[in-house]
Amino acid sequence: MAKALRVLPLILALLLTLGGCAGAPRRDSEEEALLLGFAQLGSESAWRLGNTRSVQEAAQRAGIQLMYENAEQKQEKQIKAIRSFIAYQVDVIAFAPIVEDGWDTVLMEAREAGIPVLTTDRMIHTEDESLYAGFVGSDFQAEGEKAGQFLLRKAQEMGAEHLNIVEISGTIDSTPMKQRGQGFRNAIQDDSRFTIVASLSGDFLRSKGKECMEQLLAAHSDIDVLYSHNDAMTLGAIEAIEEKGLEPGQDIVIITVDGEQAAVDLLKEGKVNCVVECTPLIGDTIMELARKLAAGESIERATYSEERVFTEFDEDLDSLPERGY
Ligand code: GYE
Repeated sequence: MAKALRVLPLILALLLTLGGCAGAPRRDSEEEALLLGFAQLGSESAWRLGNTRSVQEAAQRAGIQLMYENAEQKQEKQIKAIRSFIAYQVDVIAFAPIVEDGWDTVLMEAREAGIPVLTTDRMIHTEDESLYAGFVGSDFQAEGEKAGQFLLRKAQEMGAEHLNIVEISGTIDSTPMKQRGQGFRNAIQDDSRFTIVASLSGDFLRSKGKECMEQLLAAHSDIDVLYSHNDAMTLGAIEAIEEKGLEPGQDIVIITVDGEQAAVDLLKEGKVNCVVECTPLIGDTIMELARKLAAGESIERATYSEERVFTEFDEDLDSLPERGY
């Protein structure tokens, strides 16, 4: 009995350090660093690896504690990661949604827990826009339009009467896949010189980019242009084109999106004709927005990165700084 009484204060102290709520690992000292849960969608490309690095380094610089989960290309895994952040009672949740649909339930859970949510890189589609505070990333529609505008200029320079285009698109139902496709079509659709003869999804993966290009080359003998939604797939497609004995950049005009170092190097070599920039280096902006959200401030609905285009017509290609991804 006496022994049990001595142990009681110890048990109480333990409960207090656990936040006074058995089982919930809540850290709620005011002085503790802001805790950000970040659910990355996968590691499919050098772009994605650059994005992950950017977020991790920015968190460290900002003194923000990061809980990082990688969903390895699976939406269920990403939803699970968000649920674990809610259970942990993080201050802010950020996630790069692999596809646009299917987030409402888990985001309602976040709202019930009072945790603000930021979508990064890609967007979501929901009936209830109040389920997330804002988006930070690229304007993919504008990227697609820039790709199309390059093609208009290229066709002019070539004096081409007609060009057959094949498209290798990204992950079906993801924002960049939808908007890069739409923006490109918007730019060229009123011009009868262009026909998109085929479009396949390569899921933003190098290996699938190669497979898609092999299929496209087997099915069409008259491909003039490849529009690929990311550099990783372009690298794969170029392998397929070269294995077929064709010269990328010459026999087939190549337009790609992202601006990885590898793609810019191929542009300099003449194997790629146009690289539309899409920067993954948004870590610092994510941290700024997370701080505002944690402080209860409102943020812009959309914060877009500034981006340019690199083309074979540019004169500054040799003096470009390292891309960093
Ligand atoms: O273009 C691609 C990556 O969502 C913008 O995802 C991102 C895309 C990027 O796999 O390389």
